[in-house]
Amino acid sequence: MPILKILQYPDDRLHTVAAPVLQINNNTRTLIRDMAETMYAAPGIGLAATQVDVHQRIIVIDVSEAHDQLLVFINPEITASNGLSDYEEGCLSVPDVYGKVSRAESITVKALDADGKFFTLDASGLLAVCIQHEMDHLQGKVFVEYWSRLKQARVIAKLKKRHRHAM
Ligand code: GNR
Ligand code: NI
Repeated sequence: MPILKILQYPDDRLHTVAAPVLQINNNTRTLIRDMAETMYAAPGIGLAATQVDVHQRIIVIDVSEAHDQLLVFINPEITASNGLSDYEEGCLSVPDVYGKVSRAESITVKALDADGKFFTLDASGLLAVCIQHEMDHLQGKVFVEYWSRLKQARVIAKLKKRHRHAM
């Protein structure tokens, strides 16, 4: 199964707002399988379709240590959020950059699973952080965009420099 290419910040396509999934078909299922494989291979704990240049509201997450608890969220919506917490985040689209973002400490999310079945989930801790991080991707927002323009400029400079050295 193919590993998909992950868009790298700053790429304008990361700012695309994803559209709701209207029908879960074989293409959707194949995409979900490829997204999961890409996430595990990276390795990462979450991946939004936006990051692989597919602009549909689909997220995969697995925060388990054994990497055996895949969660799929199609058309996710947060229906409740409580508290605030700062968590050190990273992103597969922004390699080697880590920093704090303030988010809701706990959330309730509703979505469809890979079979199109509706579910709701109460999440806190890392899972809540990850769901909010991935849902931001679906809205075209990357975690570093919570930071000051100066800090974002430094991130871009660092990534450009890395790019030069990689050639
Ligand atoms: O792999 C990932 N780790 C992570 C760590 C802290 C907060 C959020 C994340 S998500 C990230 C994968 C990713 O970029 N998903 O969009
Ligand atoms: Ni990310």
